[in-house]
Parts: sequence; C-alpha cells; structure tokens
Amino acid sequence: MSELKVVESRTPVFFDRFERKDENQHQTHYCPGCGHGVAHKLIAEALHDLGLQDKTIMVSPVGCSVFAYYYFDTGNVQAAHGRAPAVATALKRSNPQAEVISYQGDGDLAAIGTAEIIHAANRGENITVIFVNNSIYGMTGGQMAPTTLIGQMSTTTPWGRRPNNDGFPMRMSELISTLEAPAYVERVALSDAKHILQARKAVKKALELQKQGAGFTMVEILSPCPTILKMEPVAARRYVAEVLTKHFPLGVYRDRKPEFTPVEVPQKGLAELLGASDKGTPEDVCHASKQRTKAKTIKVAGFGGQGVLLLGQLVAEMGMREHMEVSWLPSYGPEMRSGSAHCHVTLSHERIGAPVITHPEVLIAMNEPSLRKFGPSVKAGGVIIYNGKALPEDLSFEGVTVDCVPANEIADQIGSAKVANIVMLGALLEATDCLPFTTAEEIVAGVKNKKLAEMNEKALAAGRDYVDKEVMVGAVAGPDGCGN
Ligand SMILES: Cc1ncc(C[n+]2csc(CCOP(=O)(O)OP(=O)(O)O)c2C)c(N)n1
Ligand code: SF4
Repeated sequence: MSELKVVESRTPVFFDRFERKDENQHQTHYCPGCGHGVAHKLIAEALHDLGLQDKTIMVSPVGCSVFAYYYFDTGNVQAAHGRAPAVATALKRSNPQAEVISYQGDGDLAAIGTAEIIHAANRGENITVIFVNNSIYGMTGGQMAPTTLIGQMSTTTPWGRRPNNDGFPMRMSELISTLEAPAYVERVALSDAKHILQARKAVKKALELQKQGAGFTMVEILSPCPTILKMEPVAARRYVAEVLTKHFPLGVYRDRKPEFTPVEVPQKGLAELLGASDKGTPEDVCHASKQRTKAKTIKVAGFGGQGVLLLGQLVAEMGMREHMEVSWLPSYGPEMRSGSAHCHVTLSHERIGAPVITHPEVLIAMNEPSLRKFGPSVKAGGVIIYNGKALPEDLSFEGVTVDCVPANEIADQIGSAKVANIVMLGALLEATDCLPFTTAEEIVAGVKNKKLAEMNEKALAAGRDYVDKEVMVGAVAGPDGCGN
C-alpha cells in the first residue's frame, strides 16, 4: 500500500487551538452542519492566498458568529449588534493599510443594523462585508429575521411569516446594489461543493478588490442553519439549494469601480472657515490660560428656556478662543420649554476622551431640581453655583464650595429674565477663575441686538460682582448649606 501524504492542512490564518473551554479547544462552537464554519474557512483561505493575514482586522457581530475572534489569528474587534460596518469604517479610516472585514448575520445586518450597512455601502467604504444569510435568528433561538421567507415558521411567526403583518423578505444584495458607491456585490450559496467553490472565489475577489482600494464590497452567503430549521445537516444544505436560492437568486449584482467626481474643497484654515478669530499663537495663549484654568469639567443644568445649553456653548466658545480643547454635550428632553435640560462642558489642554461628565468640578444649577439631581455628584473640592438666594433648608453639600447667586432677580433688575444665564457666567468666571473675563466680555457684547448686548455686559459684570462682594470666596458649605 502506498504511503499516504497530507496535501491539505489547516490554514495558518486559524489559531492552532481555540481559546475555549479546555475540552473544546480543537473545535468551533458552531452546530454540526452550520454554514458559519464553512464561511470562516473560505475567508481564512482567501486571506492566506492573498498574504493578508497580518494586515487583517475582523469585526465580528452579535449573533452565532460573535466568537469569530476565537478562530481567526488576525486583528479582532467585536462590535455591538448591527454596528459592525460603523466599527469597520472607523478601523479602515484610521488604518487605511488594513484589510477590514465586517462579518454579519442577517439579523445583525438587515434588522438592527440596517442603517449602518446602507450608509457604509453608500459612502463606498473600502471594507468587505461577509453577510451570512441563514434566513433566521440563530443565536437567540429562531426568531423571524428580515430574510425569513413568506410562510416560514419562526418563534415570532408561529403561523408562518405573513406579508401583511411582517413585511416581505428583504433582498439585501439587490437593495445595496441600487446605490451608486458599492464596487462589488455577489450572492453565493453554501449548498454543494460546486457552489462552495463559487463562494470561495467571491470571497477572495472581494478581499482582493479591497486590497486594491476599489471600495465597498459585499458577499452574501446563503447558509444552512440545521439547528433552528430542525433538519439534518444534509437536508439543511438541500434546503439552501432548493428553497433559499429560489427566493434569493445567486449572482453578481455589482462589479464595477465606482466613479467619484472630485469636489473642490475651499483651502481655508479651520478658524477662518468657522469664522473664529485667531489671535496669538496657540502656544502663547495656551500657556497663558494654563496658568488660569482651574475648573475643567462643568455641568450646566436647569429647564428649557433658561439658556442652559447656550451658557455651556459660551463657555466652550471661550475655551476655543483661548486655544483649549473643548467639548460640549447637550442633553434635553422632547419639550422645547420647561423640560429639563443640561449640558456637559470640558475645557482642557489635552485631547478630550469622552465628553460625558459624571462628576463635574463645577455645577451651575439654574433651578432647584437640577441642584438636587446633580449636586451630590460634584467632585470633592468642586464648586456649585446655584441660582437662588440660599440653598433649600434640607440640602447641604459636604466638601464642596457653594455660591448662591440669585441670578433671576439680578437679571430682572437689569431688564430681562433672559440674561440670568449671563449672570451665572459672570459668577462662574469669578468663582473659578477658569477663563479670562475679557474673553467673555468680547463674546457677550458681540450679539447683533444692541439692547441685548448692553444687558449682557451688565449681567456679566453683575454676576462677577455678586460673587466678589456678596459671596464669601472659598467658603465651604456651612450649616445653612451656603458659602456666604
Ligand atoms: C442590542 C441587542 N439587541 C438584541 C440582542 C439579541 N440578539 C442576539 S443575536 C440576535 C440575532 C442574531 O441573528 P443573526 O444576525 O441572523 O445571526 P445568527 O445567529 O443567525 O448567525 C439578537 C436579536 C442583542 N444581543 N443585542
Ligand atoms: S444555531 Fe444555526 S447559525 Fe447558529 S451555530 Fe447553530 S446552526 Fe449555526
């Protein structure tokens, strides 16, 4: 008997052992006969053939293939449900040399992730999407997917999918190929050896096109899910061949390089484009404001109509004029007036990571509910500036300086309740010394309405003077809760 020779071996794009439970490190977590394993193999082989393993980042979805990172010895990122194309976009744009694959099931891509896939395709992102369509939600036990066939039973369509109740099956390859930007879209099937070979070619072609920078490529793979379909693996494959392909015709839906007509972009500096002044070199001013800046994270809270969001914007604008990094994040309910509103403002000399502020160094509370809600979250050593003569009797904030400024009354005396937020801005600058007063003067005096500009100037000065003269600077909340 002649000696047997191994001519095929596992591609090195797969790990030798999978980081799974000890006893399962040699096998995948997929059910016997599942198409995901075959689809993985096609990708791994194509990456190997194209020499792309070390450049590849796989984005795995939520669904049965969530653990794709167990198997691919490439870069791996796991995205939230439906968000893989958005994550892939970010990865590709920040690593243009990388080969980025967004691997998704039909629930992930065509239900919760419809927006992401359509827009990534429409932008012509240079990524490859491998879309595994098994016509059902596998991982969660067989709910209807957008690709579920008419009449097909699922746990959420126990009488079969009815178009008048559940809509029609969505043909994503056809839909996406109506867009201008995609470069290559093909639907293939894991039904038999011949079709699997065709699927292999399609996956390789898509990855090769991405490597050449062609743009958005997608391969839709009709795939068996024997477990949910309650079929033997062979019968499930036959189902793909005889039923799924009838409803989702195989073939190439798009194969052309998209043409983008370049649009002329005005060659202006960012400051000029935004209409902002550009005084001094960033280094000079930055150095100057570094000396001053004490408060960095500020939360402004109140109800709609009090100018809460505008106050935050003004502080952010001042920070920009001082060449600082700034972020402004608004949060408000559906009501335009009287609903609660707040914003987070960060001023920094370094790049800002997240704009959300959980524990601000400064809270400007324009009303009592905001004081009660956010007061306890202010950092120890921080400052609360409260729009009122005194704190409510039952409130006190240990280790925090509280300045009570009756901004509404001061604004009324100046002539308009509207400028209460500017009174608070003056108070903020005096209480924290976070930004130069002159910058605020420039901004508030710059409004077109002359009368309002005058009132703004008065309000700014009044807020500053109130804290300077009426509030004991540096006081920590006393028994009555207030610093004065
Ligand atoms: C935000 C969110 N919503 C819902 C779920 C529940 N969930 C997990 S997987 C899944 C559907 C997956 O189906 P599909 O994309 O077709 O992948 P398959 O499991 O069939 O491969 C759903 C709805 C979740 N994990 N997260
Ligand atoms: S449930 Fe279906 S899709 Fe999920 S692993 Fe099993 S066969 Fe594959």
